[in-house]
Amino acid sequence: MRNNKGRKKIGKIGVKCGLAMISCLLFAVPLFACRKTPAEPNNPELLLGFSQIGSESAWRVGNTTDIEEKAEEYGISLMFEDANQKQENQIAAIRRFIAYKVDVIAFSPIVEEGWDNVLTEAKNAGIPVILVDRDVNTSEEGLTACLIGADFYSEGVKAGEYLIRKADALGLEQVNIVEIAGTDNSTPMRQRQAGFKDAIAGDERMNILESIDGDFLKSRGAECMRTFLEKYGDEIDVVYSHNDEMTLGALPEIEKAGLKPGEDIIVISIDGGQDAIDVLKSGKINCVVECTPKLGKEVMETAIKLKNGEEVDAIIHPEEQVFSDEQDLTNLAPRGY
Ligand code: GZL
Repeated sequence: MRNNKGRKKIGKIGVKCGLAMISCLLFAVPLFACRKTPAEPNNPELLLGFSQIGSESAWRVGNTTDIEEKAEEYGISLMFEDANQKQENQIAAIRRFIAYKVDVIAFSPIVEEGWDNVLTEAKNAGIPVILVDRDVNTSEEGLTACLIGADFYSEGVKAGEYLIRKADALGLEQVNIVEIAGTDNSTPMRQRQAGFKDAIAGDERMNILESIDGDFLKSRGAECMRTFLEKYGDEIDVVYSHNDEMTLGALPEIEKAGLKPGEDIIVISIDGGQDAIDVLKSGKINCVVECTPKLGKEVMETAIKLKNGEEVDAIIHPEEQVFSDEQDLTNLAPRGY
């Protein structure tokens, strides 16, 4: 019996042996990335190869958990590879998925450029690719089937619109902003920066002093904030941080400088994980724009459609909200990441 790629369909045992063989093969290469293949594939009908960026933030860990849970729920066999924040590990993983002839490939590209060759190889192998969370910038169109992820530009706009409301409420005449940016050349970094700048562009009170790359990491967020405080001190009115991890790294640095986050410095963050929401409720963060990591349902439903040769939407954006000190968050449900 052969499936649509001419690959001899093998039974449960066969898939297990196949996975055992691939596991041996995988151990033959340096273990820069962590790989998980299903011990007991629950649906050899659809094998999905997923390359995840790493585990740099609570958001990323929540995204991985959701992908794994939804694959289980939809009975999809998942070959999962963690790239440990390295693009070369993602490219190698995608090549392994192609070699293994998975039915669908999904991945969250750490940066937008550098994917043309491997995505062309996937296309030539007849394997559709789902972009999860972040986008790619390729010279050729049509190398991926769709993008499932947040509207990062809108997140930036929401952050800027909150700041304008906050400046009005406080009667501020001059607003000096420092920006802790996400991973350079990544989709969320580029679009959150653009959306925020566009939202405040018409407001003459707004002045972005400087932007530094914090790579979405807590430790780098602290370093960026230390640099800003040494350079600008209490000139700083606002810190706009592209994710909660970097925000949570920055807060203690503000306090060490004798300033009160949420009062002396307005703090605006993005993601909406439980830790940041708890700090928002304590008053040390003023606004958290939601970026949901729960994309697994859409990924699995899209993979099934692609496997069945059905049309899929080019872009699928989840609904997202804003949490801030303008609201009563007492009864906000647990965030789950
Ligand atoms: C956003 C995602 C970003 C998160 C960060 O969808 O790509 O990457 O905002 C994560 O927390 O590191």
